[in-house]
Amino acid sequence: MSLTDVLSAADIAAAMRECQGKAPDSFNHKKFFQTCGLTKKTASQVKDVFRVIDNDESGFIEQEELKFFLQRFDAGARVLTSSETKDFMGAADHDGDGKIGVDEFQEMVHS
Ligand SMILES: [Ca+2]
Repeated sequence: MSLTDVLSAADIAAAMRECQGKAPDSFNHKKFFQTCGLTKKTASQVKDVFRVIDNDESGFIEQEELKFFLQRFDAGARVLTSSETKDFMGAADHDGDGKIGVDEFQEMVHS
């Protein structure tokens, strides 16, 4: 399973371009999900993408994995800053356990 099984390479490239050369702390996950086409995908496809980001297959996206979120889309991308990671986590982590579950991820993408 790779991200391009769900998302088009052109849409991923467009989303990466939007983040490139931007100031640190400017990452906007909502815009990213829109531009890469994820918001238009089904719940099941969004869950496939979750599994790619959940690098250690723990069933959760932990803070450490979220930091490398952009690199799952493009190996040359930057890591997210600690404040970006925190905001991103806060937007998804409804039960406050400090990690993102698959349903929380899907809700965030489609909200
Ligand atoms: Ca994990």
